[in-house]
Amino acid sequence: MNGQHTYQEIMTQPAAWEDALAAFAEVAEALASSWQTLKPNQVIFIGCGSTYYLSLTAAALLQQATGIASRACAASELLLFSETLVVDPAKTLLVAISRSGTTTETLTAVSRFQQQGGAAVWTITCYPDSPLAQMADIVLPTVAAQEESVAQTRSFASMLIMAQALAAYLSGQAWEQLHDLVAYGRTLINQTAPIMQQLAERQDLVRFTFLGSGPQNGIAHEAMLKMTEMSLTVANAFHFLEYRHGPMSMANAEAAIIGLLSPTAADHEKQVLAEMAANGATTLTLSPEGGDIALPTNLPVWAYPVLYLPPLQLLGYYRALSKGLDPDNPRNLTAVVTLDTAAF
Ligand code: F1P
Repeated sequence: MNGQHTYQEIMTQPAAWEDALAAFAEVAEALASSWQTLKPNQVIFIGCGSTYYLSLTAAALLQQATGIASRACAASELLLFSETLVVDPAKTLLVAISRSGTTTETLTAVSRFQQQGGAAVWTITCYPDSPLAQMADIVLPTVAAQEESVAQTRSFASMLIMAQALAAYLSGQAWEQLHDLVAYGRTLINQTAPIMQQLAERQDLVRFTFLGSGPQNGIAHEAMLKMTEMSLTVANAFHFLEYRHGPMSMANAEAAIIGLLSPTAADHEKQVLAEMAANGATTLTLSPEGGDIALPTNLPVWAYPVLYLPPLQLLGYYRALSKGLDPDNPRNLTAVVTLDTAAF
């Protein structure tokens, strides 16, 4: 049957979240000590594909929590245009996120940053023995999240909850509260699977748009990539209010618009979706405010991002099956992109 690995990896991911949090506890003291010593005035998160989108969310969370200037970029951008990103390498912390720890652009970007006198490199990876881990000063490992599938699911969510713990911990907040998400995740998966399967199987919908703002924007882009990689369906992602500035020309009866409502701007975000529904689009919300998919209420803002993922991963999975595709083996893709380092 198509997609057996992907299905298992999506369904079992809360256990991997728990493992990631246990691993975080092991490195927390080293992180705090390094953070106090470095006192960085800039933090840059890098990754490729899914892990670039993860970096978008991780950077937003860290700056929101600590007040330290944080940004995300694709590893290739740091490699080829570092002067547009790094202000003072000696006061910059680089956090490289990579499931495999072997992606050429990420390895080469880290090496270049270190050659430029970068202050320190931390990495979040599923492979603590990988070349990237060996280059890093501190490794945040998510070993239980290793997966067979090419498209990241369990690995992405586990590396993300590690980044959420990092933001909460470095800002002195009760990061252990993230353990509560394991039970929430199991409930969400069971409750939302039939809803997402029904939406995925609607052949009248030919385009999927994911809207997310603030820390949720990275998750919206990851949902877009899951839909693209797994099901070869036209998908895109935007900040919520940006959708009005042109892309909404595509909002009609053929469009599904999935809104990742935030805990803090939901009124503005709901208004966008109401306007698109009036144009004939099918909308669906994931929200702490009781949307079509209700997330838990009253969690701190840094706890939410990982909870949006399981339904969105299931949407891409079921869409692939509805088209007779195998999400375990997406067309043209490999689990890792390896390039000739001499080219850089
Ligand atoms: C990065 C990546 C994935 C993508 C595909 C190819 O891998 O681009 O994001 O989905 O699997 O590799 P990694 O650096 O996170 O291992």
